[in-house]
Amino acid sequence: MRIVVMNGPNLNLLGSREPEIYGLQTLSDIELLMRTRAEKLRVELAFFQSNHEGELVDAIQSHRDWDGLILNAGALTHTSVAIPDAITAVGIPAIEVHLSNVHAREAFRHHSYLSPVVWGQVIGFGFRGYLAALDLLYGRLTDEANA
Ligand code: CA2
Repeated sequence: MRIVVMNGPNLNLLGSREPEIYGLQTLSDIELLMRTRAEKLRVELAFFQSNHEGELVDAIQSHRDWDGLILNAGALTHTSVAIPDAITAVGIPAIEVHLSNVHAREAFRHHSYLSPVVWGQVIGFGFRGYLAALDLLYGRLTDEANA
């Protein structure tokens, strides 16, 4: 089973600023935690981060034959039509993750263009949301009843 984890704009800065909103963990810390969990589940993981919408679209397309996608699109969540179009086009099950509780923040963060095309959202649990998303996708992909 192969699951790709993608992160959008500015998430490469995690751990350096605004820890009260996004936590103390860097993206590398999150990657290590996920790799440790994935080894136990015998899941192959790939990680990708970009500050550019088109690069994220390219990455989604190039993982079209993977089994699942975990995506924190950052601010592009609230603006992008191309990213949900790419998710629909490849047809792989995706989970949208947000570190912060976007619904407790500014109104412009309350709307997600991804929400109609993803399997579900994990919002507001910090780095733990990525681990939860991995477990949720693993459960779906190993449980025929829920596939
Ligand atoms: O809560 C999330 O995970 C977000 O996707 C993070 C985005 C934000 O635009 C979304 O509304 C919610 C922003 C990521 C910025 O990350 C930073 C990390 C450290 C320092 C500054 C920004």
